[in-house]
Amino acid sequence: MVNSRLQVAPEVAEALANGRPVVALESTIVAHGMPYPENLETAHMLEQTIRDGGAIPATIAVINGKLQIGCDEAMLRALATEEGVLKVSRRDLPMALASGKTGATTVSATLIGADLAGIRVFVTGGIGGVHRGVAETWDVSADIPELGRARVAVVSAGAKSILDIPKTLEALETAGVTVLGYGTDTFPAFFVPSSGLPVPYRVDSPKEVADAMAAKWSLGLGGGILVGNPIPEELAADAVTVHNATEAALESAKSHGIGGKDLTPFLLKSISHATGGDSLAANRALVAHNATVGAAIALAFSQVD
Ligand code: PSU
Ligand code: MN
Repeated sequence: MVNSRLQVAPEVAEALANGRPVVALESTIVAHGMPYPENLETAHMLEQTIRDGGAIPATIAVINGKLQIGCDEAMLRALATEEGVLKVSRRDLPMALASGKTGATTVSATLIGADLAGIRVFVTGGIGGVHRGVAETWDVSADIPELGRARVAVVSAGAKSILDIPKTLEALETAGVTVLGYGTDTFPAFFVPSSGLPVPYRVDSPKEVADAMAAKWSLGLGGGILVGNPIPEELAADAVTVHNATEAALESAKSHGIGGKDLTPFLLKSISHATGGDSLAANRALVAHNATVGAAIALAFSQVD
């Protein structure tokens, strides 16, 4: 791939050239989604989990004016520890690249990098979506239109209840995103296994996801597939505690006038504080679970394709 703004790590480039399974990871979860040192530990753990599953991990970020596909240890550490790391969605990419600053990619910008590099599976925690109070704020994450555009299957534990989940599902349909429940009939709600809302389709194996990916893209349909993988029941956070922390976080954001790109990181931090680290433990457990499933899907897709 010849693109002067794309920098693909040698190990990732080699795997892609040989049709071996590769799994993309986002970097906003490292820079803005968790505190140090848990963020760096989680980044390492996710990469290892993907390797154990037989795939090559590729953490995506903006480094030295390039969209980096596959971060090395120094880059991961910079993302996890540096002050002022940018939070980069599609609209921020031009200035992040041109400035030469370090940037953490959200789901949207990670999707752009994965698609450009030819990585078809991406593991994250939770996606962005339609925020509560959208009628006043018009706050809809750039993750939604990007999921409608990039040819990538995203494995997530659904969406947090900091969002309006019914409206998020409607927006996903409008964007043409194929939403699958992985071993479930309901859309997962991040810390808890279920939002109570039905998913359009249920699948029960990596092969079923791989077949859907192949079918979608063989037809020439662009756009992604969202695999909703519920957190295992025994690792889930206490629903009432999370609910109360979420309500308090939303109240606090309102009273502090927090909005735009600062809103999601603010809410994540507030919930983590309010639940005394319980939510952080659940967060790590669910992304690890997503990494296991993501590697299996990448493996299945490498055999279908
Ligand atoms: N939701 C989570 N954890 C996260 C994010 C969302 O449960 O870390 C991050 C992801 O990087 C996602 C971004 O793409 O927040 C969405 O931000 P916004 O709402 O500003 O679009
Ligand atoms: Mn927003």
